[in-house]
Amino acid sequence: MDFNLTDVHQEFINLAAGFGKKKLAPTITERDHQGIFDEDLVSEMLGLGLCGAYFEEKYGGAECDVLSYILAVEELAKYDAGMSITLSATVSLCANPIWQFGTEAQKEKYLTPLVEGKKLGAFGLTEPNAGTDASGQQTVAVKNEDGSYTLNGSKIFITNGGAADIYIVFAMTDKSQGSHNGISAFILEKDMPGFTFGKKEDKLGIHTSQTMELVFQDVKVPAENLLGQEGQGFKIAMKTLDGGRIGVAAQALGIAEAALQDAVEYSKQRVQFGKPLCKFQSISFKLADMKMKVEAARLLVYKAACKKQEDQPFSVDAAIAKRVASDVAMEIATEAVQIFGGYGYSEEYPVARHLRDAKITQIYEGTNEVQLMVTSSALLR
Ligand code: COS
Repeated sequence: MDFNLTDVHQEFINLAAGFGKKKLAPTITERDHQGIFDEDLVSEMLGLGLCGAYFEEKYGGAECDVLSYILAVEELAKYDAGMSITLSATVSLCANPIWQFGTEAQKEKYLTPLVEGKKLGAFGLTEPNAGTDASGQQTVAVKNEDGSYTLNGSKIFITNGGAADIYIVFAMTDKSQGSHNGISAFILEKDMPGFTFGKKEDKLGIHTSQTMELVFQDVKVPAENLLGQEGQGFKIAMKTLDGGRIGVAAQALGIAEAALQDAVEYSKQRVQFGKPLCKFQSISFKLADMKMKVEAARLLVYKAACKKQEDQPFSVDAAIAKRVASDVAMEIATEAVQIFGGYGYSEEYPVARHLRDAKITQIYEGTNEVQLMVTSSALLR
């Protein structure tokens, strides 16, 4: 597979990088330290046209490719990992399943504003008792005589929760069909009566993104908001997460690159024993090793994006990319802190943030242990 980037890919990188440098970089320290989810900045980011990278023009998209979108997520993550997941949750976890499983009417009503960057999206699968075991859904949707559904339950750790306009929500519609075939997916709007928001998470990292609990109390969801077929929810969730994992892998790659860049610059400036740190082979070899790992992870992330674009099976590629890139991000951020020494442990420098941000990429959209489950079960099938 050839990853020679085209002019279009470069345009997406430039767009994200320009926004990152001009709008995200000047305030990232303040927003990170104060845990500010900046709605104006989010609207501006959505308005750049990045959300539509691979969707058709008829839905307001740019009709380019998945790699263009992934490159943009990676680039944003270099400047602000929280903002990159805000975008990725909207595109990969909300717009994508509507595009893949929605009716034309659903696409017109919900996909187009997401693609055009006019609405923010979210995805509600995780519950207090349904994390890695996503099939253990306790949120229930009961079908009414008029064909609508009444939803009761809650979701936790939801990226863009409370801020998003459109939510993909999973609920048990028929337990007698078993946990995998009894789950259905729904499209919810923020202002549906009975739909409220609970606890806002106080997280270790990605402070510039908002993570909240969703609460459903007798939420009446019209029949036309069922996404896909009744009972198809688990598979919709799994397929959606396959794509989401490439987004998280791209986010991890961006964090790793930023940590490496910071470490390289610091190693040239910091003088100890009469010479810059980079003149010590123990440091220059460490930096070289970090670079090699970033480049290896990059190939896996781009390969998974290209396979999704080509409509080839990509679950395992996404799992491998997500696990490797997130482990690389964690390792590189840790090494960057080590190179900075005591200053690295201080919040005065960005590497502490990279380390805090990297950790979540090993956990969300399927822990790295889940990626081993996905990969091993395909290997041993
Ligand atoms: N695409 C399409 N279908 C899939 C699929 C995928 N990627 N993965 C599984 N399925 C299907 C299987 O083919 C199977 O279908 P059949 O019953 O028709 O054979 C069904 O779904 C059940 O699959 P499986 O037995 O593998 O499901 P498990 O309950 O064992 O779950 C894991 C497997 C652990 C991999 C899954 O629950 C998972 O990914 N968990 C993590 C969830 C997650 O990422 N949460 C984060 C939330 S968002 S931050």
